Amino acid sequence: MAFNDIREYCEALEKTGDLVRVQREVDWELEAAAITRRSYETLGPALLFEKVKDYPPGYRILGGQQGTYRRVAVSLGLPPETPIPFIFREYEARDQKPIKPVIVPTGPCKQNIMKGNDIDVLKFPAPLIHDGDGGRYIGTWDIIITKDPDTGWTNWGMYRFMVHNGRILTGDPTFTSHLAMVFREKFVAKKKRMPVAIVSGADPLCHMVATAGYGIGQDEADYAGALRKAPVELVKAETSDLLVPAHAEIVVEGELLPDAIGAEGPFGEYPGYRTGKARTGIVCEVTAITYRSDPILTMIALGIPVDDSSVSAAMTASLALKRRLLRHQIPVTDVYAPAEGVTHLLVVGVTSGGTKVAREIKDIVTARRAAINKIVVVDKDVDVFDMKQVIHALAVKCHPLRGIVTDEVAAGKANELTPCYSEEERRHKKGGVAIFDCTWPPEWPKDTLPIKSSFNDIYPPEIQEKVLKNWKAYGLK
Ligand SMILES: Cc1cc2nc3c(=O)[nH]c(=O)nc-3n(C[C@H](O)[C@H](O)[C@H](O)COP(=O)(O)O)c2cc1C
Ligand SMILES: [Mn+2]
Repeated sequence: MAFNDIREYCEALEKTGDLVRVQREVDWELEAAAITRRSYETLGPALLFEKVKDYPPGYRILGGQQGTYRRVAVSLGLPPETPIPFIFREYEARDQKPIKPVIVPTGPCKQNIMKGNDIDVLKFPAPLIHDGDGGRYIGTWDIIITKDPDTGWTNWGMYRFMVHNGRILTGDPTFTSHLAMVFREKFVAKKKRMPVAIVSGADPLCHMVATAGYGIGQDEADYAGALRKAPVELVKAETSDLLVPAHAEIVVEGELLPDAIGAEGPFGEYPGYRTGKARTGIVCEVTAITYRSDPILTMIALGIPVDDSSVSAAMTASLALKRRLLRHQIPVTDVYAPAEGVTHLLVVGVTSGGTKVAREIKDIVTARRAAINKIVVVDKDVDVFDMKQVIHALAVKCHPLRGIVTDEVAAGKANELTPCYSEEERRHKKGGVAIFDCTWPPEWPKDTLPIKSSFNDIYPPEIQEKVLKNWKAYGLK
């Protein structure tokens, strides 16, 4: 069952004990984000701040809406206690069946319309998220909608947007993002303004697909439909021909300027550190704002894992890399980029390993961008989702000399936000990758392979059966 809007989702989270409404007044300046951050770090609930300082009652901030696997499960309509591998399987299965959105004449996002001289994004409680951030952010857990004017391809990406004043925002979509690509080629090159919509508070799965790396020409809206198992309803924007989620809470419409740059950030980034200073960002001039009455601004207090960013990136990156490895005929059993590894660490399970396969995996994973800089390869007897098993394999099966392969990543491909890189490396996007091969060398004769001393491996089947059958009779649970 799909949620029609974020309000229904909040009610569902409240029922499962995964959301708390905060009625006491909180400050948009650091306090709302600090509470949300502490809630992630204490495995607490999502937070709906119902009274924000300086703002009318009803102007709300929602923090951490998908910041745990429990909440992600609820957003998919699954029981909150659904185990992680099952959530991944469900996501993978639904993602195979894209569903086109439907266009509706109007929707709740049109309840209020701000145009002309009335435009002011600071009518909404844009939070200051971290001490030291470059400014208040209207877009953190958002959806940025843009369109390729030639092909009609509509892209949804999650990119942050900072407030300069009520009408001017700056953003930092990375060079390889779909927004930056289309903006560069189809607008900056022709000195044209690019229409954009910054969406807050759509169906939670719409936000999830905006974080995922789908291909060029693929409309993320179709995949939001896939995850919802029902089409997303879209409505035309007021000042452009972009289509926006009809049930969204706040839609900031604007234009990206082809001939301007503006300071953006710094910001506490997704690897869990603030690295660097203000950057030169793209500039957005706001052309209209449409919003629901009593609007909810969606926010992530980004930081150390686990939070909404690391959970969703774990799912989307694991699935994308699994598909890519299988396309290259790597004998993959499963792939897991644990949220705690903030897409810097990847675990790959294979049916047959060895150095050659490990090197191939490294080349395939780092072919385009190389945020992942540590890859652990394990044999099929290790459950990639179980870090206890992965650490055991790393400890005893990875040869300290032959099992670790390191390589440089060419300039331009490494992640400029990875904290261990020097300022110089980050500037040139230079870095490295290490692979930890925890598989038995294929050239080792089968009868010399060490035997795992586990219940399943080192006891004959008849003993296992007997023990399992009599488990309760032994007085055990
Ligand atoms: C909370 C959050 C904030 C993000 N902010 C940015 C950003 O400011 N710039 C950027 O390039 N990518 C950002 N990303 C990553 C993109 O959302 C991700 O790469 C996505 O695939 C982009 O969409 P695209 O593939 O259509 O370009 C962010 C991701 C999350 C989860
Ligand atoms: Mn895209």
